[in-house]
Amino acid sequence: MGRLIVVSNRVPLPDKRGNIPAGGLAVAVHAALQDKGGIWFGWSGKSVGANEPGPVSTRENGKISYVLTDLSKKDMDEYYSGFANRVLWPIFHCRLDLAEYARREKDGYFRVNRMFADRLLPLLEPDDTIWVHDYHLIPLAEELRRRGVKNKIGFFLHIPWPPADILFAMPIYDQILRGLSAYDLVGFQTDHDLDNYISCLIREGEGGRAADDAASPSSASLTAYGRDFRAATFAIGIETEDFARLAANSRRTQTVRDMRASMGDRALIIGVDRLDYSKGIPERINAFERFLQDYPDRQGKVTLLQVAPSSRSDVPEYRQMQKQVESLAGHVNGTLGQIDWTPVRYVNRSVGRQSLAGLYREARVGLVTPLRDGMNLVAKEYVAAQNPDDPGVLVLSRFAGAAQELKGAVLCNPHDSEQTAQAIERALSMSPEERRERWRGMMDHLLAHDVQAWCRDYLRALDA
Ligand code: GDG
Repeated sequence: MGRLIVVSNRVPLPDKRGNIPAGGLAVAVHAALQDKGGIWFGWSGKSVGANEPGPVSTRENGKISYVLTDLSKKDMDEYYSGFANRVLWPIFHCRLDLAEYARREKDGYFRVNRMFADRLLPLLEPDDTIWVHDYHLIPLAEELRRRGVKNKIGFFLHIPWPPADILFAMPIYDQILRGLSAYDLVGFQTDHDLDNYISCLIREGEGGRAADDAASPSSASLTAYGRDFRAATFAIGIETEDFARLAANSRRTQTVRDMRASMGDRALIIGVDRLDYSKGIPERINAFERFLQDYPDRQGKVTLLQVAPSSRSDVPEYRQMQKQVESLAGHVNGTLGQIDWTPVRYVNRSVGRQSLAGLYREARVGLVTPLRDGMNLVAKEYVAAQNPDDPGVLVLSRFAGAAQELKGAVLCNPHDSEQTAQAIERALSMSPEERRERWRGMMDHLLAHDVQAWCRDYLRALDA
């Protein structure tokens, strides 16, 4: 069996002692790389300003080579902050209103994908399997094929695939759609995404399920743009057992002790997200305000802790959102708060992983209400972190990929603040028996479908 070549925009490098970064995807993909030997290729995260990027840099760690390329400032602005994060991200999350299409940025996106292909090409051996991750690199397989690469190439999309009417509103959507047909296996988070993707091919008149396809909602043999390939659903998981252990051992961390001391008898509701408009943070704070108004007996007895470290601060929409969230939290605290009670605590910083696990475990309710989300790992982490004897309740947006799997969650529509308020109330008043029963079902599912299984299943399907 050949080596594994993983390509992603950013590469989670090990520290100086060779320890790999904690957290799902990095751990699982590292394990697969360690097993087969191989390369993890991507952007170093560094810009070389107006200069042309120098040669790639390589770092060896056991059987894995990390190969990194810098980008020029122009590449970074156009490919990463521009086309990937101001066109593909909003459109794939159904936010046409936030998409800022410019031809220059589109050119930069394809230029960087060509450069990735040029730099990867000399490193490839004939029996390597290549696994490309996420929306930054959709055209990569097509570029590699143009350079004569015949290897198996797989792609996994971590974010949702949009319905046809949304995708088709994006100029050059056809190049993006065609780009995926150069892969051998295209992986999506949910059956819904796969279905949207196949509908786009059919609507475009460029292909669809092959004649011998088994018509499964989770996998498809496709023929499109003159190529035969497969697409299937692989719901990403977390390191369930490790995360549960981390949470169980977190009681003595300072953050958890401080939190507990400051809460007294109050119930904690927790939200954790990268500060991103897809996560529905303003809508969540509004729904929490609505909850306090609709259920006034709860005032003074419950606190919403929203942890939201900044991300993509170079994109204007993200800076605006930061101000909006601050102002909404301030508004709720100003109008409903009391001298000894702050309804919303907003932390615009990253907290340590163990503290995070501990905070999830302290919280009566995990409030995970994205407007749209490929999967949402926070929902899964919240479940894994609970105390089996006294678990909290997950309130989950029906628009998170995780909602397809986590049947024990109380589902809500994040656009409907009244319904979300009712869901919070339902979660807070749920009996211990019902909480345990709902939690057990979800936990069993997460143990059986952890991130190692996701990685294994994907690579097996690509190899098949
Ligand atoms: C994309 C897709 C898909 C957040 N704040 C802190 C912190 N986090 C960690 C969480 C979680 C991760 O970040 C966020 O993962 P999500 O899945 O929720 O969201 P995205 O970043 O948008 O990821 C998503 C995912 O890819 C995987 O395929 O599920 O749908 O959008 O792990 O815990 N971690 C720490 N401190 C924080 O303050 N330590």
